[in-house]
Amino acid sequence: MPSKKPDSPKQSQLAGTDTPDRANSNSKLQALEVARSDATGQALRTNQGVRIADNQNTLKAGPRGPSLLEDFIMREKITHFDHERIPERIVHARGTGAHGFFQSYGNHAELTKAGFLQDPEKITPVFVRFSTVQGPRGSGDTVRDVRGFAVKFYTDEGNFDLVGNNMPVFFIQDAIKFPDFVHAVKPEPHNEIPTGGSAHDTFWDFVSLVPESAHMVIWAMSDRAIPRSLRMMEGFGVHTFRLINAQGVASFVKFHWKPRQGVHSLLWDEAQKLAGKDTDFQRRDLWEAIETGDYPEWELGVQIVPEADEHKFDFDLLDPTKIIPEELVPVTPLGKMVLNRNPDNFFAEVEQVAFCPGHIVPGIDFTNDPLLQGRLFSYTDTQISRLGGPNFHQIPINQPVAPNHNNQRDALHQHVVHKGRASYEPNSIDGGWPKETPPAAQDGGFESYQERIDAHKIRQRSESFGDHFSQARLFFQSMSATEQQHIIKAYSFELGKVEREHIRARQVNEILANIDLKLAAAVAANLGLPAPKAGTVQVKGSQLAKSPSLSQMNHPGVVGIKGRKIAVLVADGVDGASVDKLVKALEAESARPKLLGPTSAPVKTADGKQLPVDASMEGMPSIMFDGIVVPNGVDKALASSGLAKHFLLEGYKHLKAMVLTKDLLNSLGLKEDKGLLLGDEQKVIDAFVKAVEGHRVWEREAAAESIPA
Ligand code: HDD
Repeated sequence: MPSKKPDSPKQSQLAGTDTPDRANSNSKLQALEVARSDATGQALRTNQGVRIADNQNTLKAGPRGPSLLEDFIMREKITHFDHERIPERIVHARGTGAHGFFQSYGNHAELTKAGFLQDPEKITPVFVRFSTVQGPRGSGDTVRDVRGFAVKFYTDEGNFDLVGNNMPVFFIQDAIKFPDFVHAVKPEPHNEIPTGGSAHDTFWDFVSLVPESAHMVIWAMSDRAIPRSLRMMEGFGVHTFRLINAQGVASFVKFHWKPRQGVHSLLWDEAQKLAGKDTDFQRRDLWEAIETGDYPEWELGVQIVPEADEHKFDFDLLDPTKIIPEELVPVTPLGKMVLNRNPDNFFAEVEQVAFCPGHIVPGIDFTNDPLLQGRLFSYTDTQISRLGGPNFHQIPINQPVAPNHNNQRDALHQHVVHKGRASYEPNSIDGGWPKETPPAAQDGGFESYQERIDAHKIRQRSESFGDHFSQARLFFQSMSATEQQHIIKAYSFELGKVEREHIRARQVNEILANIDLKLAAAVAANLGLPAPKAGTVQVKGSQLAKSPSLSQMNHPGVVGIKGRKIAVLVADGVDGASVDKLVKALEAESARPKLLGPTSAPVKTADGKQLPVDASMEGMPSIMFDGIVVPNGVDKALASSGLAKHFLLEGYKHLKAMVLTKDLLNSLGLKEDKGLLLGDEQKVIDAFVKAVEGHRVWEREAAAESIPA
């Protein structure tokens, strides 16, 4: 019997779109487990449907005899296994994904005729894949790198893919340079080192020779490249796109995703340690947040520039190395995206999802950005080798919810049994179907924006793309003092790994000196190079002295400490009532407290009860938490344990909010501050919650400097 066509994943993913009641989350979890299980009650069979009697032993000549080639059951199983892996993505190989939905805030018909942006009642399913760029599939999550932020909207009018990053600009201006850039950043060809990072000669050789990369590289050296969580990143469509309304009026737009969880980062020391202690840190964080009902949300917004204002800026809207500062054109919110369902199968969904910036729907169109134009070719091309042919749109995760009839036929992995005799158009045999739909205001066929082009065919970069430093300077000068220090340290760390002195010097003298002389001098000092006295080019500077929206300190989020992880350290003798009180107070804020003991075994409370723990302090070190609290009764036990002392001092060093007891504070030799609090009264908890909301106790940075890492 032919197998049943799999259910569209898009319908089922609409289940659970409400924020769940936390009390229900356990039963929901169990229901999910059952839905995910493969307990079908079906017999084990071969791919040809034959029941299998023995799945433990190869067919042999006697119990000790040679194996027989005729064992078709064993050969089929091993052959399939041998081919389980497909080529990983050439870039963005390491990723994770989730299902969710998008809902428009209102009717944006004045801006676009795209149906999913016109009806606030309409729920559009989405699938999102987040990724790093440089590392292979098995590489660490917390490396310093750009994060991919690709969203597939399954709209009624076809799939729309917004294939962006967590940084609003890119390294190069023209797609023809993409293979050069990727070859330079990827592990070096002779020894395949380093995995996951850009701290090596070929990357810095390339970017120091290509000044157009300066703006993106400073973003990559900022804290944006080490996000605390995929839930806490902004997303950007990068290029300027067009939105077109039913009257044919077009506006230029830049797409933005604003996380309700705020924009927060790891510290570099945490990021490096996490890459070893929990390679899957960000994948796990997203998975757990969704499983426990802390559904991450983003607001989709656009910066809108009327066609008539195209040339009003001191940069070119078509240049993908430029932002439109939000102070010049604010972001208009269009709707929200909620991620509320984890994949059922990583390979089938996260690995096989195929994005392409060329997947657009009526009401959205491209611009002539030369990077975007090249991308329109590259993505479909790469899927053909990665997913084994041109029918990858038939893989369930890639199928649109809109019907897709056409006359394309056959090819590798064809799953559709096409009926009818006429696979051409026009035809009279099948009544002329499938037929074209003329463009119309609504529900019409796709019509490209009729941009007038009158030009010579040339290979040339527009002069309006020529300023590579003004916005990099604007970025650096818009950072807080702390963020600037982190950028200086990141350049110094990365260039410190570069073996060739002339590459280090070129980056300092020909790139950093043109961005900001203080930045160049500080990095030069850390590398033992002379400070440059002047830049090498005349930098015209930006329209703005500062763009506060660039500093992530100005994006604290609006969900308080919902979903933040708090360590509660316990040991034998702990005051059970104090633990209860702290845990309840944290849960009231929708934070996720975890009880950590010296080992994974339960501890004994002061009144002799067994208290189970979630993990040991070694299994879940401080770098996995946003805050630490210590209940009463464990001062002595913690102060005499090297493991606990390391946990607490490392948390302090990483500027975490902490609640301690007075005795423990004294024995650790620490001082109270805005985020280091004593006691377990409500006002202490309130101050602790505020400090976690602020993400780090930045005021502590100088005091924490002397604590060993
Ligand atoms: Fe790309 C994957 C984002 C420039 C060619 N890119 C890929 C992914 C993201 C981006 C998020 C992963 C999608 C997924 O999760 O499956 N890429 C960008 C952004 C760019 C950009 C924001 C600049 C603004 N990319 C770019 C250029 C080219 C490519 C200029 C080629 C000319 N990108 C690819 C690719 C990939 C890819 C080779 C690898 C795997 C895939 O497409 O499906 O075709």
